[in-house]
Amino acid sequence: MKTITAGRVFVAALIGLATIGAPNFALADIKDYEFQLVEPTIQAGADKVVTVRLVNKKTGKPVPDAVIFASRLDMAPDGMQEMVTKVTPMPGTEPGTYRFKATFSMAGRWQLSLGAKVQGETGTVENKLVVTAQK
Ligand SMILES: [Cu+2]
Repeated sequence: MKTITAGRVFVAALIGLATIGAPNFALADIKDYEFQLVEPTIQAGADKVVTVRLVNKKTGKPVPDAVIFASRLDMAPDGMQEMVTKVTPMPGTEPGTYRFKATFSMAGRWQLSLGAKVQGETGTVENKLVVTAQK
């Protein structure tokens, strides 16, 4: 009987923790944010536009007004990290999406590395996304 009681107390404590923890979801952590590719593939060639979405994984909502401070596009996934192409930020078409113009001179996998600051959050979002360029 003692064991069962202890077990119940433990479960009650867990429920209590879960309840207390719930409001904290509003206070997002920088790790809750993530860049996602809108389209995983792109046509190889000059001046192609890659669109990414920044989302809060906990709410599923897009995150507008992030400050992108670092971006790099190279062919590291195909063993060509020295094959780097220039990335030019473009105006987004909808809140929470970020667009970049780049020349994909070769078909294959390109890695887009992004660093960003989110309004009201400390730390940085850093993601590496793989875009496949097709002929
Ligand atoms: Cu290459």
